[in-house]
Amino acid sequence: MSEPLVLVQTHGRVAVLTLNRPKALNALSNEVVAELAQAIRGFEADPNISVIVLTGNEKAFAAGADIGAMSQWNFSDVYNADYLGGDWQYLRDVRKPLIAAVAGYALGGGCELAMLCDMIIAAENARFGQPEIKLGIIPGYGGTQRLPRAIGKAKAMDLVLTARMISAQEADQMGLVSRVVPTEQLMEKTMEVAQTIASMSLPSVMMAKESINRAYESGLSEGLMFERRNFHALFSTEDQKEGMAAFVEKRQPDFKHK
Ligand code: CO8
Repeated sequence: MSEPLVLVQTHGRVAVLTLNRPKALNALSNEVVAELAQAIRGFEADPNISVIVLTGNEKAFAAGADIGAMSQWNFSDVYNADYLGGDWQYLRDVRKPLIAAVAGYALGGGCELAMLCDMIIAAENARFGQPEIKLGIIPGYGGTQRLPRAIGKAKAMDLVLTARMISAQEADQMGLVSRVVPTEQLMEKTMEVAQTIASMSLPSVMMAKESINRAYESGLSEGLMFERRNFHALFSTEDQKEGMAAFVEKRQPDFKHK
């Protein structure tokens, strides 16, 4: 049997998915994404999981879409197959928080996959970039849309038009990543963040994610109303009663995630 393209582990309420195509720097083929989506679908449906971490290895988170495969395709191949729809599109609809733990290269589709996640924790050796222009194409998995929202038009144009790679430090200064950590501590630090989030009430975590993402897709008034409705809705959960009672009683909450 061939090696899985995505390795799956769980640690309490946190699932860790590790891209496992090291010889191709974790290039994102359709097969890799199919395995990723299948694993994530399972964890989305699992009430015992709150947070999903995506990672690669020390050399590469993912060096982009699979250029070998793409080099053979023409317009009708990608259009008729709706390349980047299907499983790829599903990943943006995941409701539980996704954390990208990035070491090494996060290029092209790899950078876009990291940006699709809700947080990026970068190792000091991480390198981000959108080098598609060098291949005669453009980013196709959100790069031209999420980068300007994350780092502004001027910096996004710089990265997309020149293909230059930036360091973790620069990505941090631009606001692309949430935290930068020593490379050898990437997973330890990421798991601390993931476990912290997983200790919160899952409905409030998912509604917080949903509300922040709404800021991308709506005007301020609509976004504020969306947030207020979610805020109201959380008063119907058992965890809101428990969280507030625990505060008043000066103890840790025991959330049931409902
Ligand atoms: N696709 C397929 N194979 C790759 C890819 C890739 N994106 N990146 C690296 N590899 C392979 C290499 O071909 C090589 O294989 P082999 O050993 O069989 O020759 C192996 O990985 C190691 O790579 P290198 O020898 O090149 O390693 P270096 O350390 O010398 O260089 C680099 C590392 C700088 C990362 C270099 O590999 C590189 O430039 N890679 C391509 C990066 C790139 O252009 N990415 C963008 C791809 S296009 C894209 O992502 C489209 C986005 C829209 C769709 C989004 C879907 C996710």
